[in-house]
Amino acid sequence: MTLTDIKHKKLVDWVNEIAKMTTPDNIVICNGSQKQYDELIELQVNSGLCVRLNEEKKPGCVLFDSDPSDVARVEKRTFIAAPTAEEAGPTNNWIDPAELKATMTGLYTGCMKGRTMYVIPFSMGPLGSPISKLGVEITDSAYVVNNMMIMTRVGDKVLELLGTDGEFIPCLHSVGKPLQEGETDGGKWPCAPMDDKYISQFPATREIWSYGSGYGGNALLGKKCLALRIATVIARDEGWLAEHMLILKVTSPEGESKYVTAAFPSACGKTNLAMLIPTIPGWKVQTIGDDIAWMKPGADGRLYAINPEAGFFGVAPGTSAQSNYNALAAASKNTIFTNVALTADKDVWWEGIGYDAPGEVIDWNGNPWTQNKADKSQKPAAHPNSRFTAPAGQCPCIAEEWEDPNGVPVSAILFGGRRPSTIPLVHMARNWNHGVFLGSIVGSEVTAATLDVKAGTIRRDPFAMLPFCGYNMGDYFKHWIEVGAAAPSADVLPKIFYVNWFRKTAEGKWLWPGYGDNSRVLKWVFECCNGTAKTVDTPIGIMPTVDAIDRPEGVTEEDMKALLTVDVDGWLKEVEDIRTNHYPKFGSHLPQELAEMLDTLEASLKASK
Ligand code: OXD
Ligand code: MN
Repeated sequence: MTLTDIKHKKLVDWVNEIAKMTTPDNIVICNGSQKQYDELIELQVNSGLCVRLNEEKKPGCVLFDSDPSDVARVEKRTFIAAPTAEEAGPTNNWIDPAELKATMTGLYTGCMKGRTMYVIPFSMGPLGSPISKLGVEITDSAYVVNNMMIMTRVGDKVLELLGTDGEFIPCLHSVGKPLQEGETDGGKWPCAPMDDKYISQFPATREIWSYGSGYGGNALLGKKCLALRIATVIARDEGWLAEHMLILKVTSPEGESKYVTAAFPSACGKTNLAMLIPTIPGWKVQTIGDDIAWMKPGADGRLYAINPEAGFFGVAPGTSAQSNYNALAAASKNTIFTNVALTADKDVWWEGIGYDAPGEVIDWNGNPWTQNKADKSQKPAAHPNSRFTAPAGQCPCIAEEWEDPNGVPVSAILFGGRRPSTIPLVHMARNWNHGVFLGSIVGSEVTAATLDVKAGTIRRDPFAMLPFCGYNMGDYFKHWIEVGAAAPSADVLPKIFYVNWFRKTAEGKWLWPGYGDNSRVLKWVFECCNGTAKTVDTPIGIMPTVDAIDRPEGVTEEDMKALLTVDVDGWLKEVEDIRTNHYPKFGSHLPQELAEMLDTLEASLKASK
């Protein structure tokens, strides 16, 4: 198919306008076929941008190494160009949209010279679902095309759905590295210097402009840019929720199933929870999605969730047969690896894969690397934010309804983060607004998923949406309250929980094993939804009694008490931090309901002393 075959005038005009600005050598329309996927991989293998992996061990897989300066989302170069700074709010970088467009037009002018422009029609969500949204990404990166083909539904079917005048979200992307006459990438990952990188969202016009990075969420524009930053704005206007949440299905030994969504900041194990193998006999967990949930009220007032994505863009390090067998299986074929190490027999290896590096490997910078466990300062062979892009349908525990266009009804929503102290293993909100309060105070120890925040510190990450909310976060809290208020009755709303798998003793020992044992907490959540859980009312919310959750091996009754006691002094410090450092940021946009919730929490904590 060529541009002249497309019957959608607005789309054709937009492509022509961008081509005039960026001057690519040619234009290719992506039809989503396996043939096109294979041809693009072949092109990149031949030009030295990626290597094919061992066909017996990893059939259909390739490995890319990115530029060392282009390895993660760059929050300081991510902009919400709302009409005013107040609309973008205190947690986003704002630039006046006209100014930003002028700067970026300068960068885009001639930026695709020597390259092919790819036009990717894609659907976020099952094709034709009433909850799905259509987008079109223009990019000059074949790597992006291959990744988008895994992460979204791409091609002719989307053009059919668009028809002659269907709505789509225009997403413009360039790696920002024009080629001179006769110049090639020479096998080197193309990108622009940091200060020229822009990941820009224009919420008022629902446009995305990205320049200078070829990596992950900066470049696969359907993911964080569309399905979160732009979708939050659409969801606010249309009365639904676009969230940084996994979706899982949990089934009891009696065969009853419930759907649970969960929001944790980046690198807190959402993919692991979504795919966990329960350690409690008879229970089953299956996956609907591992990163993003769109939840819309159905005719019965319940929230129905879809996973807008079609693949997993998972962090490789730490993924092992023990931590996430299902993710490894999903990424065992037809997968794109980025920035992991390459073994001599052309397989992949990374830190935490579950076995030692097999002899000399090639690290993510392309250098020979031999594991030396005695050398604590040895640089890792795989970048800490290295990734696998794997088709969701290949996951052994994918739920059969993962592509149901109507979505799945959500019974419980979990919030959580990495909190070595204070926050107990689990507690349940008293009601929807209390749950919104819990979402608004989420905080987590920072790890490696972003370039520009120091690892090891705790940052508040409300709803795990800090880098992903496309408008004023205070108004977003209000929107959550309104979604609850719009429900026909409180009973149809999901129950909301706050979990913490990451508690440590004063000596730094983990109190909870996590992984498959998190199913024990899911069981309590399940029982809370059915009204059969053993609970106790506390100053912070509703908690399990110490014997309510079956103890995993190695967890003593003392540990369990530590995991489930309210640390009153710790929580009072938490209240103080929220009151002085967190809530004031939102000024008059902070909903009154949340300010009152904080007062009530403080009063109940003090009364319990
Ligand atoms: C991700 C992230 O890549 O949240 O999913 O950073
Ligand atoms: Mn994420």
